Amino acid sequence: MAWSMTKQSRIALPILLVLFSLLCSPSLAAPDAEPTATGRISVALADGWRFHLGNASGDPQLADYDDHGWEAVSVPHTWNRVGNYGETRRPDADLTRGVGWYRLHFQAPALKSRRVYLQFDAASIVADVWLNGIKLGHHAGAFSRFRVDATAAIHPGDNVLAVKVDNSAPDPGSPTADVVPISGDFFMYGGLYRPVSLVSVGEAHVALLDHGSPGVFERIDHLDDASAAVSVRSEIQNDGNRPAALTVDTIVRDETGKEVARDHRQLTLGAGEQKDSIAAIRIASPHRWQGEADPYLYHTTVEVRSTTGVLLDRLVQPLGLRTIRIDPDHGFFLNGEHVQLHGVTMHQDREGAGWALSPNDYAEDMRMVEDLGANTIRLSHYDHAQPVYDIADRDGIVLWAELGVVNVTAPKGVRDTPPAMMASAEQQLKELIRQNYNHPSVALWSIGNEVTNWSSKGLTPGNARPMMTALDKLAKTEDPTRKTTIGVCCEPLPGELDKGQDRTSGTADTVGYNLYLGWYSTGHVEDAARLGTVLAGLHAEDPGWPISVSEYGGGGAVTQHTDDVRGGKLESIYRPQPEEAETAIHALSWQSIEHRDFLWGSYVWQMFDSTSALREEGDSSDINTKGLVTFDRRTKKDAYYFYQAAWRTDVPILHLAERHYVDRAYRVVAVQAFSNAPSVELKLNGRPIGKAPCRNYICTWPAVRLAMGWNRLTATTTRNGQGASDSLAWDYEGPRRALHIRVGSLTGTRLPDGTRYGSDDYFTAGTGYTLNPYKRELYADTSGNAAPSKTVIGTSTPQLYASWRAGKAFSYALPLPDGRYKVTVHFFEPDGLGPSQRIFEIRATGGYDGKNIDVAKRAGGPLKATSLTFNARAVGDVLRIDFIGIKKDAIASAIDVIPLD
Ligand code: GCB
Repeated sequence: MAWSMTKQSRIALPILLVLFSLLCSPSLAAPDAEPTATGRISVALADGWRFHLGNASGDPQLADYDDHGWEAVSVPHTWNRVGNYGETRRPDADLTRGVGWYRLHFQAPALKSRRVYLQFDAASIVADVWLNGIKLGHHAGAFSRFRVDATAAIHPGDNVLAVKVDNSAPDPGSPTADVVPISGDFFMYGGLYRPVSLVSVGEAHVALLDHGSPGVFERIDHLDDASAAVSVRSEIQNDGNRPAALTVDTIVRDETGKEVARDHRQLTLGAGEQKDSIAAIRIASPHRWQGEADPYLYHTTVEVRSTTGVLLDRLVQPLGLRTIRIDPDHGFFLNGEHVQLHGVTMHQDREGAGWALSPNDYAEDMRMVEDLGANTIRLSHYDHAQPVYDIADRDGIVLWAELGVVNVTAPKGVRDTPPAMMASAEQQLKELIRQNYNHPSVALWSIGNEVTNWSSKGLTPGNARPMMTALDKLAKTEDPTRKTTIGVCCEPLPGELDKGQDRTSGTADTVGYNLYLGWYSTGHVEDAARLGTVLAGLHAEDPGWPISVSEYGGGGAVTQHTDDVRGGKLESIYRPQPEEAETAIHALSWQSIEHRDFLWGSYVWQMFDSTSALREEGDSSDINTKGLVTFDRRTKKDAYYFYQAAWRTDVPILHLAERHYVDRAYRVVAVQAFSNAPSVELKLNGRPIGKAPCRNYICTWPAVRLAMGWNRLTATTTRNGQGASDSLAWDYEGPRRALHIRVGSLTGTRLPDGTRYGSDDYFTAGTGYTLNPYKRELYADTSGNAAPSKTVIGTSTPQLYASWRAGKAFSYALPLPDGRYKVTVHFFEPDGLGPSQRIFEIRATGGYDGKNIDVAKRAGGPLKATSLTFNARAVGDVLRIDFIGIKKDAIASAIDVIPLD
């Protein structure tokens, strides 16, 4: 052999093997003979890379650069590590944004009459590529595949590939400044985070430099039961320095591999010329791609040969035969059949790996989505990796594919989109569409997300419409067969005041509304129940627009719990974020969505917790907690099982809720199960509790009295003759008969003397308030008020005076065994009122009748702790306390109930 492994060589074995066969081909030995080439050869460049974070000294792009001190890595790779559970950032977190250098030595044989390309499935955010010191290209945009022509630079023997990537923040002057997206609630990981490969083809071949696309585009021209007509346009390129007489065969095979259609063409291309070859494919009795119900896939193979029959290039593309119609009143139709699209949004990251995901990671994520019962995914907020599209094609998941234009259409302080930013968006839109054109799973192209979201960030109001209108037009030019959409967040909802927000709804064929009722709106979960009315209002306002709910949901921490989700105000971008709040928002929202037939789709925000360096929320750092599944994929939250119950129809689903809230604060609890069965039986420590009907997939036992210590709850059901069961264990350590309630709060607390207060529970009416609600806007440059700005004095237990419930009339029905109790109610004046300005009454069963309660007077002023103690009686296992406002609202901050008998 003329070549051998050098000392530095870290070549992937497959390259040797595959390229070896080329080298040994006899025709390669003859200088001007055509290759007996095997078409297209693709070799992964995964192992043996060296990496250096930051600018390297000298000229790392040069072949003889000494990289032996660099870190050994394999690709996919990212240098960033962001997002962890725990309220402080992990010590090994790496949020570095800037330059990273990669170098790889590989061996190549002599390649005669072959073209060689380097393919990057993505490089974030901008990348420059050199081979053997020769600059091959530059690419800007973190999410799209690109290729560079390496033919002139590659040589037999040792080759050195050098890639400089840069994920700098898009500040003015940075190489990423104009590269969309320049904002977003997600971290822009840096690196060669998707695979890199070497692709070799014959001198005439399907074009590889058209925006990273396959160079083959399938368009369904006609589809009915009798036949399908598909035009397949292949871009054929002759890179030889002589004219080439070629044949182009386009072959369609069915799922069994049987050929069902073939088109044969002859094509002559001049030296360096590119031409389209358009195949007219006819398939008799076509089998349609019918989503999850029947994701039937054909495959199209395009073969380019010399007229002497030498195979120069061959590639295979999926072909799904389907029509899509979206109706403003009746929703989504696949092949004329109505399909209720219900699904999730999804980012491309997970704990540890960040964006550098493996094929197994993609497969596992998609499996979880499918197990959930989702039939659609919104690929937020940018183009995702090919395995996701491939699995969606195979399994019948309908995709919303999205361009990464997020939040803003111009840099901070600028109104109109700068031309360079527009060019970046246009380039990436072309890449998105051309690269994914043949995936039957893709139903719509989204041109952006929340580009009117300026008001919360103190940014200059943008002028988003021109950019979005132009992108929409471009999407239709690129692909006249698919509808467009856009995710919209911040326009006034029906009945709301127009604050002059820049509107982008209506710039695309359809619109998706990101609606966080119950979460960002008021911070009270009950508000999620308004979603149905809001949707109906939006539909009535613009009856011609097909509407979807492009995002909805709330955060949930599996280590944070509440006894009643209505007990207090949520912290939408801080802590705590009890898991139960997320579940409740979804249960209420789904009721609003499920039967709104005019919606063409709905998307839970989001399938998995994801990275966001903007956030310190729930029980995590740098994580957006709205996933149905945790960032590490280890824990499915209750909301996941709620949707399983709502969406799965093939198997019985039964899940007992609040599995992660093990250490219970209260003895009498509401038990809930999620099920798609009509009713469910419950047992507690083997004792029957009863059968509960399931309404809206929730089955409730409103008051189950736990035993002291460990409690085993077991639920069973049958559905269509199939059984299901679930069980969990909860621990209740006491007290036996007393109750301690932290009023107005979603979380309980423990005093230094060991007394445990549960979160607010057993109340009717009133509203919970927090003394020091977290103050900060998402995206704001400033940090929030982690330290309390107001403190209540006159107490050694300020945690009992950190929240309150207020209302004209609210009450507590405390589940306590009959008998006499001592009740202490703790208060402070929260609203700065003085003596006589707030007067209320308290009544309790057993005859207590407290009049003229004046907290400011008792305490000696506002923000001072005071309490009131009285005796009361539980009658019929309920001790009832009524609070009645006489002048302003009645208030309370904590309640202690201690048995006297
Ligand atoms: C949105 C955005 C998404 C955020 C999400 C949230 O509306 O489109 O990027 O992550 O809300 O969690 O606030």
